Order: sequence, then C-alpha cells, then structure tokens
Amino acid sequence: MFHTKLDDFPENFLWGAASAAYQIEGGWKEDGKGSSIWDTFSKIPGKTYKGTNGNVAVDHYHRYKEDVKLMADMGLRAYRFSVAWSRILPNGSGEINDKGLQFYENLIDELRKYNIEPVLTLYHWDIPQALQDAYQGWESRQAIDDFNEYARVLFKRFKNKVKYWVTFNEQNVFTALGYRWEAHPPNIANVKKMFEANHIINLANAKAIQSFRELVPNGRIGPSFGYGPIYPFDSNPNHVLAALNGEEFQNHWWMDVYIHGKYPKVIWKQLERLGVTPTIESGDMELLQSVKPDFLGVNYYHGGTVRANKIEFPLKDEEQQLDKDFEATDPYLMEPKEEQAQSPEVPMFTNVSNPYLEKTDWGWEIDPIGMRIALRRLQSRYDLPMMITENGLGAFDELTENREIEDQYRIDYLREHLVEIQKAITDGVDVIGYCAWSFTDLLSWLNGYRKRYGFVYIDRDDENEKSLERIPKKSYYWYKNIIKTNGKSL
Ligand code: BGP
Repeated sequence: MFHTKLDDFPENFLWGAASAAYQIEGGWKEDGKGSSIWDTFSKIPGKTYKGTNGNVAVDHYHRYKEDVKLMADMGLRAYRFSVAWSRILPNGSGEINDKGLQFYENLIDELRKYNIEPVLTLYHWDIPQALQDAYQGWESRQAIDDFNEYARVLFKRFKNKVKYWVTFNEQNVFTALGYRWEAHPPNIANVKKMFEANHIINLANAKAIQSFRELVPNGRIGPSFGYGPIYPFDSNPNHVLAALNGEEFQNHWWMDVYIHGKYPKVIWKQLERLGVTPTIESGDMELLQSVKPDFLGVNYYHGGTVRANKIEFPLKDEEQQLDKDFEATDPYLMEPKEEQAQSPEVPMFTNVSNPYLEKTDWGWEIDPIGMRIALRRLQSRYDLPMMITENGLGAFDELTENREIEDQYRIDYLREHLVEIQKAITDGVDVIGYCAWSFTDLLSWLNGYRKRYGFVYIDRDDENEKSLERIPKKSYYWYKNIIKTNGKSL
C-alpha cells in the first residue's frame, strides 16, 4: 500500500460475470448444431473427470431466460458469454444455421431488456469438428478465412446490439494444453505444431479485428488472455533472470503480438535454437501489425513462481518440497517436461510453488496481490484499458439442509481480489469492468461438475443431471450488494 485512501470504482464500471458455451449450454445436437472438438474429445475415455461432458451441461440453452432473470435480479451490469461456432456454421463454413443465430439473438435481447451489457466471446475453445476433420483445424491457414467468415456473420447480425467483443479466450492455455500436453483437444503433444497453430491463430485474430473495424466501427474488441505475473523464487539474480524468461515465454510471447504485432526477440531466438519457430509467410507480420485491440481482456487466477533451471542450479534441500508440491498440483504446467520438450537446451526457468501462498482445493495458488501486480505490469507495458474477463474460486459447495450454500470462502476470495483491483485503479490503472467466473455453476473442462465457481448453485452432479434447479448462493446476495453500492461496501 502506498496510498491510504482508495479511489471509487468508476461510475459506469461493468460489474459482470462470465461463462462459455460448451460449459453451460447443453443442447449439443439441438436445432441443427454441429459437433465441436470438445464434443468429440470429452467422449475419449479417461480424458475428463468421470467422463463428464457438455451434452446437457447446466441446460442454459433451454433455461437462458431463467438465468438472465437471476442476473437482472442481482443487478448485474455485464454478462460475458461465448458463441458456439458449430451452432452458427455446423460444418465450420458454408451453410449458416439460422436457429443457432436466433438463440444468441434471443439471449442478447433478453440481456438488453434488463440493461445488462453483453460481452460476446467469439472463440472459447470449440472449433467445429468438421474443420478438424477437413484440415486439422488450427494447423491449417484455411482456418484463418473460416474464422473470419464466422466472425463476420456475427459482426453483421449483432453490430447494433453488442458493443464489447472478445476474439480468443486464453490462446496461451488452449494452444499449450491442446498441442503440447495432450490435455485438451486436439490431443497432440508436439511443440512445433503448437507454435505453428499459435501463429495461425494470431493471424486469425488480426484478420477478424480487420473485419470488425469495417463492420462494427463503434464497437470495442480485444482478446482475453490468461495472464499471471511471474515471480522470482528469491532475489538471487539467477532466479530474477529466470523470472524474466518466464514472463517473456508465458506472457509477452502472446501479448506483444496482440498489441505490437511482433514476437519478443529473446523467445524467438530460443525457439530458433530449438527448431520450433512458426513459419512466417510474406504478409504475415504486416497483417499482425495492421490492427490493435481496443481493450485487453484479462483472465486472472494466479501467477507463477520460477527459479533458475535445475540442471545448472540444483535445488537446495529446502527447495525440494516446493518443487514436489508444484509438480503434484498445477494443471497448467508449462515448463518443458524432459520427455516432451524435444529440447537439447537447458530450460529457461523452472516452476516452483510459492511458499507465501495458500492453495485452492485444486492446488491453484490464491494470490490477490498478484491481481494488482498483473494490472500494473500490463498497464505499463501495453497501456490499454483492461477488463477482467475472468476471476473466481473453484470449490466444493455443499447444499445445507435448508437448501442454501454458505460460500463465505468464495466471498472472501472475490472480495480480496476486488480490493486489489480498486488499489490498482487508485494506482492509475484503467480497469473498465470485472466479470467473475462464473454466473451459474458449470462444467469445468477437465474437472467435472463438482468444481463449482458460480454465484448460483446448479442442482446436478457428475453422474446425474438431477433437477438442474438454480439456487442463489450466499455470494450471490453479497455481489448484489457490491454492485448496488458500486463497490463501496467491499
Ligand atoms: C479458464 C477458462 C474457463 C474456466 C476457468 C476455470 O482457463 O477460460 O473456461 O474453465 O479457467 O478453469 P477450470 O474449469 O479448469 O477450473
């Protein structure tokens, strides 16, 4: 703290909540929807927790009016959701499915009826299976044109109804988990393919923003990046250098392209040494440099702590446990595993647990101050307005005998993060909104229905759809009051 009195949240601050199509909608084959890569991947035995999938999810497809009414009663000012590409273009390109468009139009109209600002995400990880089958999805440059075609359909239809648009959700996460760790579709472990696909997605992002400028001149568009600040394990300059490497590799590698249209040099050279740089064709860099987002979407859950690589700088005894804790718990491990790195080089950094931080039931570090650090770093490097497009706590929630949820732990988590956002605003950071993850409970990609994030409990579990009843949790009423007082009651 270097100031004692905090600024108020801006008057028009977008107090919101977020979701993604595959995680809430269900209706996976309804009204002409095609399959997405998640519809297929989740059916591969052993890939998701207890084989859970989004066939029914929390049935938002049929219950969106009830869900929006709950948002309205809460006073929500913004709702971030994603569109399932395979509802709009069941084959990925070509024939448009009007019923799919109509569903989103109905949802948007319902939101606007209650003055809830829609924040529309174009891509939250679910490319149509037809495009994966036809040309390996994001491995082919054809996906740039097909994504653009899909985006243009939505821009044209909703340009007068939606102001805020998100292009790609957590490109860093879905490329790493999908192409490197075989943990998401398309279920590949190949670093070279990861960087190739990633470059193609960068081009798709830029091309869609070009179309946006043409078709939605008054709208705002940006990517949502899964950002976590990287800390050095301690002040040993070797560890500080490792943290710099980590920040460049895990964050700037993506964000510098979004904002400046170029790849950071240090990482580019390292990838060259490893033989995994993406193929750059003529015109690529010009396309990347021709656009700039209007805002940065920031998904913040936690950062990471790193030390110099273990090969040149062996762990001290007291560091062994931190190392083990990390390996055991973090699902977003990005450091090359020896067998998968395909690298003769020593790693640029090694991830370790942070001894100062508590963890969630799923081993994610809880680091509210990291939110302020994230916002500060992003403001000073990129200088764009920011919207927190995700932040929240995944926990086991238990229904009491009175059918209530006493999720004080979630309230504490959200409150602490919001206080740090308020401090960042006081520091001088431009934050335009906050979308908690998530509005209702929903399907966690790999962790089933028992990892709950919502303000609203859904009566279902991993084995059974049960009643799908919506039950507002204690945190629902807490957030309602925060919104009503524009954050003054934090
Ligand atoms: C983000 C995703 C969300 C959501 C969240 C929580 O990475 O954008 O879709 O799932 O993480 O993750 P999990 O469901 O793994 O707990």
